[in-house]
Amino acid sequence: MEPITSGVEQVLISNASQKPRILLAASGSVAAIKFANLCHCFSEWAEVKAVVTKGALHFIDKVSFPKDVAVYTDDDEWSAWNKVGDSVLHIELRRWADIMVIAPLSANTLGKIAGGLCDNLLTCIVRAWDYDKPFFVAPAMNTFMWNNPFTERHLMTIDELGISLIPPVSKRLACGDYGNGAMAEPSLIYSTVRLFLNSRSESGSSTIS
Ligand code: PCO
Repeated sequence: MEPITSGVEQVLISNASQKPRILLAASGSVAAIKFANLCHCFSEWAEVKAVVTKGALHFIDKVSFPKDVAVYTDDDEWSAWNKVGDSVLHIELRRWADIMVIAPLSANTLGKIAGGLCDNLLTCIVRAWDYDKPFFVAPAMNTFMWNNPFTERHLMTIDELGISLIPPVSKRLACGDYGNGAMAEPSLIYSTVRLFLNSRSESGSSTIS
């Protein structure tokens, strides 16, 4: 996962390429095994920065990230700040990004976002997000969790915030169960976001292409 980043300076580099700036994030689901692949899908087309929760780190293959993608963890949030006046990483990242995508979105992080909780780098970015900017989530969880009534309540709440859902699919899950709750494939997540931005720029409502 080189460079596992460091510091807010990375965030402040100017957008010379005019590529869309995409903040990709992974939370603690086994589907985070596909997160490095998701970063590769986006990194040709966009400037990518990645945020991973402590739970997601457990599943992530640290050597398979694109070399130019900085990966931020909770430790970076704390180590970047020493005194009043220093940059605050979650604020710098929400300013930097044109678009945010959380894939996988775990049941726990979904619940935290719906409840407004912010106890790590990822949920602080979400809590500070500008909802005029596109925001996509691709949930991943066991079928029993997906079918739990809390999921529908939480999805309704995040829909009201303006967060777009890339729905999970039915397939073999990590525990051997078969059912709904598997994260959409990285290629589908990529094409959904790209099509959205293309259609938005064709209708003239955005400068991001
Ligand atoms: C626990 N949770 C899961 C997460 C959702 N599953 C998936 C897919 C993977 C394999 O293709 C694990 C990525 O099934 O997104 O399985 C279940 S007990």
